[in-house]
Amino acid sequence: MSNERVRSTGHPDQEGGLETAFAENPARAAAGRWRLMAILLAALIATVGVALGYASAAASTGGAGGGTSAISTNLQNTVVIKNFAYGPATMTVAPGTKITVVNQDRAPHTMTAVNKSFDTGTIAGGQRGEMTAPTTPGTYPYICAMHPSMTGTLIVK
Ligand SMILES: [Cu+2]
Repeated sequence: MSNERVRSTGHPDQEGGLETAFAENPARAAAGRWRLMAILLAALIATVGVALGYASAAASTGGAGGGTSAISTNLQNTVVIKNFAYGPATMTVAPGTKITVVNQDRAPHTMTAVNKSFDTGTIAGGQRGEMTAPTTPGTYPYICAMHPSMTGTLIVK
């Protein structure tokens, strides 16, 4: 008990009162301490859990190439639309390749071949679409049907 008193330097009155209460009922004092330890332990586990969560999230982002911009070049057969631009602007795929188009803008976009040989249709902001590359080798310029100033080229060979 004397150890407890020495250790608690912060609020002598409060701690003293608590200590007195504990002294009057040792069983309740022990129960109270266990409950306190359980709460502290739970808080610690929660904190560690959150920290680990952040760590793994950071790790997975890093694994994908360390940034949103890198994702577009790391994922195969994927075109990422961001800031009203296609990335990569020119992509080469095998005939008939299935291509995923990710729209990271808020605005809706399409990926529409100028010669209409492929078209994702409207992809809402934050959504993704799919389209299949033509089976005939060639160079296919494409645009966004809603924003024709957005251009890209799909090369099939
Ligand atoms: Cu668009």
